[in-house]
Amino acid sequence: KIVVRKKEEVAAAKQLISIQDLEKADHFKRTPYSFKEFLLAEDRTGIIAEFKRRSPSKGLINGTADVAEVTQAYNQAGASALSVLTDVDFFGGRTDDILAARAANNIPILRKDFMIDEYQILEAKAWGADIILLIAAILTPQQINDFGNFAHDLGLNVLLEVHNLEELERSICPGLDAIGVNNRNLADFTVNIQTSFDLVNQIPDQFLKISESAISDPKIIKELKSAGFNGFLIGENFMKTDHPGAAIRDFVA
Ligand code: IGP
Repeated sequence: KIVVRKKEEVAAAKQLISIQDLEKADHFKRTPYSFKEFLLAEDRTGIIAEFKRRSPSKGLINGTADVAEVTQAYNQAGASALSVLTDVDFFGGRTDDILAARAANNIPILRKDFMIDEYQILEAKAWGADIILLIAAILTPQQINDFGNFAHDLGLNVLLEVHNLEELERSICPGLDAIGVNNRNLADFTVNIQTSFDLVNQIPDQFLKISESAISDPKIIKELKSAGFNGFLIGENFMKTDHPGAAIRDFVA
């Protein structure tokens, strides 16, 4: 359902802004930040802190938070990267959110969306994002390979999201930088951190390893770290509070 809607959204965007116009954007010329460098930096936490207003599983999470203010607070608290949801219908994103986060921060930004078309990768570059997400559950191995190479040619970093061993094995290809294990099953929204522990040793060591979703406790991060994870994607736990910036400060303290 999301993919059908996403196709309509992309088709409409293409009518409004041509590829040539995306390529003229100032950000198109910048060299994206290295995901790896920031994720492994000693003075950073490995947390990829997410800005999202709503989600299909939780409904409204935070309708009033300001994207520049929150992402800056995430950055100051030691986030290694920022994740910004740009999907409009299901996550309450606005395309300007990446631009606003970019203007306020000098760390990598992940365009968190359901990428199904090269056009969205060009948008990500034009808006000043550094990383794109490819979700194994909705893409063929051929698409993952092609989108990964396309993003790499633009200097962008690529995060592949998987939820089980079958998705991991069929999707792995050279055009990826990081592999994220989503603890949330996108089919029924159930969450289980064990998914990360079960899959970590199956991820080849050349890729950064990320655990995604349902991380609500610094103790879990410690355990995920000892299991071999380099990154921890956290959204709801921060965004559900009145002050997501204060929530991440307490979390890393
Ligand atoms: C963050 P959480 O449970 O901390 O809010 O999860 C992130 O992992 C989640 O938003 C997510 C997501 C996705 C959203 C993971 N994969 C794919 C949209 C699309």
